[in-house]
Amino acid sequence: MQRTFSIIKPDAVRKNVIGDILGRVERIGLRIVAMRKMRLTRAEAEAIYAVHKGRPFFGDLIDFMTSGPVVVSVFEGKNAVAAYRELMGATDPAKAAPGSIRADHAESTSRNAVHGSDSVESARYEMGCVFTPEDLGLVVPDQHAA
Ligand code: 3AN
Repeated sequence: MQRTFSIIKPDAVRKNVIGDILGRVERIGLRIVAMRKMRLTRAEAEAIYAVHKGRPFFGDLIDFMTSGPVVVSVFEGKNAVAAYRELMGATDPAKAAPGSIRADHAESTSRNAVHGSDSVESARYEMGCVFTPEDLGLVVPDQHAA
């Protein structure tokens, strides 16, 4: 079992395809273990994309990721990281495999509908930027707490 972190980006939320994307995820056998529709703050977006800091597109990427609501989620299943990357398709929609999320919904390399972690380590780091240990089922809330 593996977990990966996903963002349905502002362009896809605007296109009204949240359900379509989550349906594809469920149909390949991944389970949604945590999910929230939210507007990312600049600090959250910069943390999630920290590895790209200094790249020429970083500023535009943060502007775009904070331009409207997104859906952040954690998917779990066998080989979840690679399975979701395959479902997403290549970063550039022109190179994305037919039938992939990006082939069907991405407009460009920067407005490309979805984010998915590229490793288990990245996934663990990225999900921690927006979910609490409790959200992730890593801490069982005390039922008897006042
Ligand atoms: P992926 O999202 O497929 O893992 P990364 O990790 O290389 O791709 O890039 C992260 C995000 O940065 C992409 N989803 C895209 O929004 C943006 N990005 C990457 N490369 C470019 C580029 N050459 N021009 C504009 N935006 C880019």
